[in-house]
Amino acid sequence: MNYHVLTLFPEMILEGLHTSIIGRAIEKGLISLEAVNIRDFALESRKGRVDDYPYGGGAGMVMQAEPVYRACRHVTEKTEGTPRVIYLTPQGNVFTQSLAEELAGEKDLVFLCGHYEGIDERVLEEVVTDYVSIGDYVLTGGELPAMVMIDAISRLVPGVLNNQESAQFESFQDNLLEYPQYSRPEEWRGKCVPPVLLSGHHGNVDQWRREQSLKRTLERRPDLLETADLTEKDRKYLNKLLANMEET
Ligand code: 6GU
Repeated sequence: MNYHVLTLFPEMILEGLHTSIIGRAIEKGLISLEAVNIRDFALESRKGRVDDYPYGGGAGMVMQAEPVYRACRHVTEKTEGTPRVIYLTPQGNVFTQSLAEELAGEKDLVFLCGHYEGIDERVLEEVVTDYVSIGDYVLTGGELPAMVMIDAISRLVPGVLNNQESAQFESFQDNLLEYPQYSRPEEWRGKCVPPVLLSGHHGNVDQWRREQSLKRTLERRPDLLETADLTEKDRKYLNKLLANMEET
């Protein structure tokens, strides 16, 4: 997977993603990360400036079309085929695990990070294939959303996580939240580890964990249950929980 981030703040992207698991994946050559400074593609007449006043008036500045276009072309001239170009904007489709899975199958991904009041609409029409938001709140720029997406996508690239199972069983697999985890000591400040986890009975442990996932999802994110992968046994357990909730 090769990421290309078009940004006015390349150091933010590079510093943020060269640590921990993603940094290790870059060192191992499993993914590559290039941060392209849009400022380097400023118009000759504008001496490194890439923003200008909005036509029609109003507050703030707009990023000009040509520097963004040149920065994008600089990247797409080197890639084979025509990569997807993702514009980070609160007006986009909300990023989900299923979009992360889809994007993890691409060879190259281009992220376009806006700042100020946005980017001239004409270049967006010309280069952008996907408009993506990371949630319903407003940030100052697209860099953090790009980093969020790169993190979520990278952990799905084969070899990035040490332990392939950890990707398999974490939150949002089957669209359920993850069960709670415990480590030593067995008793901490008077609180004990659930006895079933100490029993050594794998069947019971698996059943307990599934039930905890279901209970947690019902309590914290009931909306996810509508699209969750549920067995008949899961549904019975949920109905039991719901009946108990109505009693109390
Ligand atoms: Cl992708 N960009 C900005 N500026 N704000 C956001 C966002 C993106 N997603 C949520 N808020």
